[in-house]
Amino acid sequence: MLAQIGTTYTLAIDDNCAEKYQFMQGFERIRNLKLQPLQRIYNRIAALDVGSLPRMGAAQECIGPATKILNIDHHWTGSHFAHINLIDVYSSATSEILYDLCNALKLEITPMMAEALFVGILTDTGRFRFANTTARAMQICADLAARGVDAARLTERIYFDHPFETMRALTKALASLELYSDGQVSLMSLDMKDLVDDTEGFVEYGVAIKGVKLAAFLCEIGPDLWKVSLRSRCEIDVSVIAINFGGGGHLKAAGFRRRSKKDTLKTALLKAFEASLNSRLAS
Ligand SMILES: [Mn+2]
Repeated sequence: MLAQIGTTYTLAIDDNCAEKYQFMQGFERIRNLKLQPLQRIYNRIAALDVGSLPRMGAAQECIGPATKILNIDHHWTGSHFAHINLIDVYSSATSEILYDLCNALKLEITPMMAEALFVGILTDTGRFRFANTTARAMQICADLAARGVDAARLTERIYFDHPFETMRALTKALASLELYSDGQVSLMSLDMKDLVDDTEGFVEYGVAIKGVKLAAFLCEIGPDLWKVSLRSRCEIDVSVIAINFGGGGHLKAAGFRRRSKKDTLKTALLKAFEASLNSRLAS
């Protein structure tokens, strides 16, 4: 979120900003609302990559009756909750919309901005592998590379420079892998005692198994509080499943949060997966 009051701008996120992004210019300007809440009302707020108002989390406390909200997003399940909604579901990443906005407003894309926009597309396309890796996404990245963005360096810093404990946590998650529905569904979990700062990408291991069509990664981020990532490798739209659990996302990648016992959550998820696999066969 970017919030403005008078001439003061605040960049904030309602979560931990993963340490692997710390090398990026401007990282230190991002305020983590979990550690440093903002107790003031802002005149203007731009919500970025936020599918719905509740997803703003603690940032909602900065909204007053006169606050004007701009919503820039690309989620399929995104709602038009703001005064101005700039939503393009065909954009690979919110960064793609920001890139177009810079050009439309004739704003100079500085090296720092180019790097940030590139990282937005790099990470949201899963390193140019997901279905949202369009020609347009690649053209934008080509332009950003031509402006001096070092793609190899950024990829290495983000994907191949993990703290040892992240790898140890990954082994715990991998050890929990289970297959269901004749090998079409994989479930993986990480309990809170093994939780690390960054579990992004763990779910990709579950969905990369031969024969798997639907995968879920259950990560316990608080006592009995689960952050669930869903992936699809078939025509089943996991954002529909996520919506039923109070979340949202994209066709092939979605998620939600839920307070529950692990076994109850697993049973509910397996039921939802099984139902979508069955209705797929029926149609
Ligand atoms: Mn996004």
